[in-house]
Amino acid sequence: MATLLGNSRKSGRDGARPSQDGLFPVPRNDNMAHDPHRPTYHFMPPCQWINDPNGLIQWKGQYHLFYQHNPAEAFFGRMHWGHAVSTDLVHWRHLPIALTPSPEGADKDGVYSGCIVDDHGVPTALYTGVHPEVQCLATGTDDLVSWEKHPGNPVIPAPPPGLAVTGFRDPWVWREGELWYMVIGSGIAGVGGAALLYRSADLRQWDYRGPLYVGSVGPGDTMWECPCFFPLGNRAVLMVSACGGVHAWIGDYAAERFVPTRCDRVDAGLYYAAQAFRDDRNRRIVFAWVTERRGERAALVASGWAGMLSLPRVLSLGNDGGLGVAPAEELNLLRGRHRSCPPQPIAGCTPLPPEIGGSAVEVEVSISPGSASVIELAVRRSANGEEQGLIRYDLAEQALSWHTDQGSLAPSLPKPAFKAGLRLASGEPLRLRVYVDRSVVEIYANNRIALTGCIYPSRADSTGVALLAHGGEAHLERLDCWEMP
Ligand code: DQQ
Repeated sequence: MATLLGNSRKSGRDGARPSQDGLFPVPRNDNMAHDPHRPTYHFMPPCQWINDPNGLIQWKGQYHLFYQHNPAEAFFGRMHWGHAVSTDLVHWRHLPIALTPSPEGADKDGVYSGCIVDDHGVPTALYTGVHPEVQCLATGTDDLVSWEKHPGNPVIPAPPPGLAVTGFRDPWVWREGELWYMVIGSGIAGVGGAALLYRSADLRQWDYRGPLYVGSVGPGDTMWECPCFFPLGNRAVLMVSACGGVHAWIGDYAAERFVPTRCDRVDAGLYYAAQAFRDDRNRRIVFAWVTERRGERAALVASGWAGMLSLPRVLSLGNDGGLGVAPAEELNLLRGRHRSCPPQPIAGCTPLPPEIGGSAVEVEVSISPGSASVIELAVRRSANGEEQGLIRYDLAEQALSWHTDQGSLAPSLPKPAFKAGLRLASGEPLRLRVYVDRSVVEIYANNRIALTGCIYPSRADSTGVALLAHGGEAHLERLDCWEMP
C-alpha cells in the first residue's frame, strides 16, 4: 500500500494494480493513472468517492482518519467509513473499510458522519445511520481496524419530540468530568440551523438538554451539518457546515450554555464538513472535504475518483479574537526540489523562470505592497498566460480572492471564484503559502485565512508561476518553491 498519501504517482496504486498489502482491493481503472487533474498529495481513498472526514483521533501515537466513502462508484451513494492511519498527518496508509451498512440495521442505507472518542480505553464511534436519521454506536479493537456495532442501536432513535427539525445527524461527542456530551447537527423549521445538545453517563443512554445554539450563518440557512464543538485558547468554538461552507461560531461555554460573539468562515472556498481534533501537542487540527467541481456524475464515475480531503491545518485564535488558520508544519515533509527567487521589484507581469513551478508544488511568497493597488500571484500558468489561476490581493478592498476565469481553455469546465477579507496592518507584507496539487489549490494568507479552489487547465505547459502588480510597484521580499511528491 502506498506510504505517501496513497494517491502518489510513485505509489503504484493508481488503480491499475491491487494494493501492496492486500488490505484494500483497488478496482482497475486505467483512467486514473493518466488523469492530469487527479491530485497527488491530498488525501484520497484508493479510488471512488470520498466526502466528509469522520472519527479523527490520535490513538496510541498514530493519527487515524475515517471518511465518508462510497467504494462502489465515484459518486455519492451508500456511505461507508473508509479508514487510514499516519504517524505524521501527511503520509497515510490505507486500512480496510471500518464501517459498512448492515442490511437489517439502523444504518442499512448508509453509515453517515460522526466521531470517535476514547471510552476508558475503548475506541467508540458515534455516527448517524440512515434512513431515517438515527444515532448509532460501534466499538473498535485497539488498532481501530475492526468494529462491532452496538446491539442496542440506535442509541438515539428519533429527534426530540415536539421539535420541527430539518435534519438530525452527525454526532460530535466530548467528555466533561464524568459525563459525555453530544451535539447533533440539525435545524429548526422557520428559525435556522441548530446544534442539539445531549448528555450521557455511558454513551448509550442519552438525555436531550435543549439546543446548544440556534442561529443563521447566512441567507437560506436551514440546517447545520457536521457540528464540531471544542475549546480554542480561552474560548469555545462551534464549527458547523451550512450554506456550502464551514463557519465557526466563537464564544464562551459554561454549564451547558454557549454564547457566541462572532462567526468566522473557516475557508471561503471549496471546503465543507470540517472536523477538528486535538493532538498530543495540544494542536487543534482540522480536515475537511474539498468539494471539487470536476463535472457531472457520468464524468466522475468514468474517471474513477471524486473528492479529496483538505491538507491538515492548525486552528488558532488571532489577536483580534478571530479564527486563525495555518498549514500543519508536517506538510514541510513533503517538500522536494527547492527553487527560489531573489528580492526584486514587481511592476506589471513578471513571469518566473520555468524551473519555478509545476503542477504539484508549494509556493511560499512574501510581498510588500509598495505603491501597488492590486497584487497577483499566477499559478498553473501556460507559457503565454492563456491559461492561469490568479490569487489576487486588492488593497482597497482588503480582500484575497481566487480567480479561474482564465483557468482552462476547455469551455465546459467550471471557472469558480472565491473571496475572503484580509486586513493587512500598516507595513505588513502579504505572506502566502500556496499548495498547488494539479486541480486543487489551497491558499493560506498571513496565518489568518484560507481559500481552497480548483482549476482544470487543458494545456500541458500550464505549470508556470508569475507575479503581477497593478496600479504601482510592489516588492518581492522572497519566493520559495518546492516540488511536491
Ligand atoms: N455528509 C454526510 C452527512 C453529512 C453530510 C453523508 C455533510 O452525515 O450531514 O455523507 O457533507
